[in-house]
Amino acid sequence: MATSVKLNTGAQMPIVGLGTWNSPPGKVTEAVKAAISAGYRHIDGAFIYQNEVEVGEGIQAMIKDGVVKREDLFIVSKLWCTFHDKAMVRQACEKTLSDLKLAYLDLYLVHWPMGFKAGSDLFPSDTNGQIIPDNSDFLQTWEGMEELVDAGLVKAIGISNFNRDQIERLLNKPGLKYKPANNQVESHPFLCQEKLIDYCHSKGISVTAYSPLGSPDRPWATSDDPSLLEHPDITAIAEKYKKTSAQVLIRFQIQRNLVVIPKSVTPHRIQDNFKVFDFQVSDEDMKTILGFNRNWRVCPIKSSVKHKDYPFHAEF
Ligand code: NAP
Ligand code: SBI
Repeated sequence: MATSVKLNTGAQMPIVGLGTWNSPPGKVTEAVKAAISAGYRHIDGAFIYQNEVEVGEGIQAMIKDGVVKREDLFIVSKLWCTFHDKAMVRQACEKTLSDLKLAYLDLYLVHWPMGFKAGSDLFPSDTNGQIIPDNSDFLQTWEGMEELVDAGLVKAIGISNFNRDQIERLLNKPGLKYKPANNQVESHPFLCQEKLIDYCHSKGISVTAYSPLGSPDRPWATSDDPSLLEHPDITAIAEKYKKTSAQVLIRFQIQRNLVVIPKSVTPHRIQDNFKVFDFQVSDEDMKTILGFNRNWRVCPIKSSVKHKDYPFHAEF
């Protein structure tokens, strides 16, 4: 089983990465170190997670100790929605690079297709709790992203949470210089995303599956929500393979040729989540798991439903 996915830039992207959303600053440095010690070479971060300084400390410690070299790692970050103005893209990327203490990123993603009003409030909202948009268009934001490649600040650029029509619009942009290398979207057995993934792959765009375990620590979780990790259909399959539910959920994505980025700050879970290269989910069980799809989203970002570029009104 391949341990990386080839991007349309020619670079290899390690197929399992460590997620860092909701990883507290006081724990994420050790989590990154534990991950690299366990064999991870890909770390998924973002400015909005507000822990990039501490993620960077973990990376730097492992480089300083000689465990890895910078070129062995694949570091991802994301442009937040309040920096969509083309003129702000470079300073946003430079802030992330300076927080991480890195000279370049391996992949920088437009976090959402939606631009938010610029300013110190990262979720600018009106009195109804709806996000206040800016006047940007993601086609101009993309030109700012392309400039980062030319300036050597990032090796590859991509998108996140873009739907099919939005990707098509980007691919058809007059004068497009670089195609997106990756689309990072939510995917797990309750939101398999078969159509969107097939579309991306048909265009040479790799896909990363976020919230692969169903994001049990998402701040808006309620007790009525389904739990993937504890669902009897998943635990039954895991028992059959003598693996944990988490390992089956991660392996499910790898076998679909998706990059997958489980988050944990718990060292033994970080280690277990990487032990996914020594078993194979049968074709029949893959079909069974795909059959669990129920279009249930962990990250519907409901505060943005009125935004002109809200991505989840479309079927996919
Ligand atoms: P997730 O990876 O699906 O789930 C993380 C949760 O699962 C944490 O509560 C973690 O707990 C727990 N967990 C991890 N391994 C486990 C195991 N083996 N057994 C039991 N529980 C386990 O959720 P996520 O953080 O939403 O998604 C992963 C990453 O995707 C994020 O961290 C972020 O990097 C990225 N993401 C991107 C976007 C986007 O818009 N592009 C949106 C969401 C997520 P502990 O940490 O306490 O161990
Ligand atoms: C945050 F830091 C705060 C809110 C929030 O909601 C949507 C999901 C998201 C995101 O945009 N990217 C994530 O990884 N989580 C998030 C992050």
